[in-house]
Amino acid sequence: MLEQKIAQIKKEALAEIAAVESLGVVGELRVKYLGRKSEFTGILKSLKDMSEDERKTIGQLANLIKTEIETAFVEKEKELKEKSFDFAAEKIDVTMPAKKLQRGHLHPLSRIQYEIEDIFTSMGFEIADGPEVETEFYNFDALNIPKDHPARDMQDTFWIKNNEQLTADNKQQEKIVMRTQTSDVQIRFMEKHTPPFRIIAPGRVFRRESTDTTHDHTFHQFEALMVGEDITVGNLKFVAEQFFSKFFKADVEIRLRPSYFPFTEPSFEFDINCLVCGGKGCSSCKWAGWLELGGAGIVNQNVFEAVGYPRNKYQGFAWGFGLERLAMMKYKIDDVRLFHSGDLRFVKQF
Ligand code: FA5
Repeated sequence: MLEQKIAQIKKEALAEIAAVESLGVVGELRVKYLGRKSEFTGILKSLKDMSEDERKTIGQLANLIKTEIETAFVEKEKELKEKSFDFAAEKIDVTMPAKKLQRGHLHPLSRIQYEIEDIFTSMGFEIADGPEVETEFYNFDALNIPKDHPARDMQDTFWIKNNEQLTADNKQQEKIVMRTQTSDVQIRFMEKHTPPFRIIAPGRVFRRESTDTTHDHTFHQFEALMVGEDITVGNLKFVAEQFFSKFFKADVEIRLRPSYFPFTEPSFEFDINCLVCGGKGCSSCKWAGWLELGGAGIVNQNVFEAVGYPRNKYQGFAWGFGLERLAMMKYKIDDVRLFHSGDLRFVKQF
């Protein structure tokens, strides 16, 4: 009886396995025929109540059939997996062009800064640095701009609120500013070095002014300072010309206008002809044909004295050029505010 039952289960199971078309149904059939609650498992469980002879013959038969059904399941699964593999979807066309990776790149101002640093280091200049949050002493006093000097009004200043507190010995704390110029680095460098030397100091500066196409509240300057015993305006002009021809790879006209800075004597305003409009006049040069690039001059002896150098022993030239203004000329940009606008459409063009 039981042998017939087992043979019957085998017949039905193999027939159903042969007909099945999906992997999900194979799982269901496995539960139906070999699961814990299946008829087949019931027979196996009842072996313990049988006589020894019966247990032996039925047991052997049941195990044989179980293996056969299990093998049929495994083969069916293999067959269905192979059938369902979508070769078309898995195909790789090795001749297709690769997907373009989105890559970041340097901001145009950083590029300009590195380019300037390369040119000056190739001319034997060192690169110096100073803090953006600066004391009144380095930003003004040591540069021959005492407290009530009208020259302080030349650069509208962001003052940091700290001067209400007193120091431990009851003195007014030194006033702190967001530096208005990179000229502070002149003082910081000279305090620690003895001439001869030549440096540039690129950096960010801040001014409390209303913005327009050539003025922003945050911008960059790069200071140059060359000091020795026989430095003249000739050196200033020569170094500037060398720099411009390397930087613009084009003929650039330079114009020095007499000006006033407390830390230089004589002082100049340094203009170059506008490369955006070729001198005809445009918004980059405010229709002047010339763009004011920076201030320059021969270092005032009062500044040397402030850093402890003997008066009249050394001569030097210094300048402070606007980095954005240089970038505007190089890339023909007509509004300085674009640099800090955060507009990716602008930045991605470089
Ligand atoms: C100065 O800042 C002096 N420290 C320069 C100097 C250094 C003179 C060493 C002598 C010796 P001035 O305020 O003119 O000077 O600024 C220098 C340059 O910074 C300007 O010619 C211009 O190119 C740039 N600049 C000034 N204000 C702004 C602004 N708001 N936005 C963008 N660039 C500016």
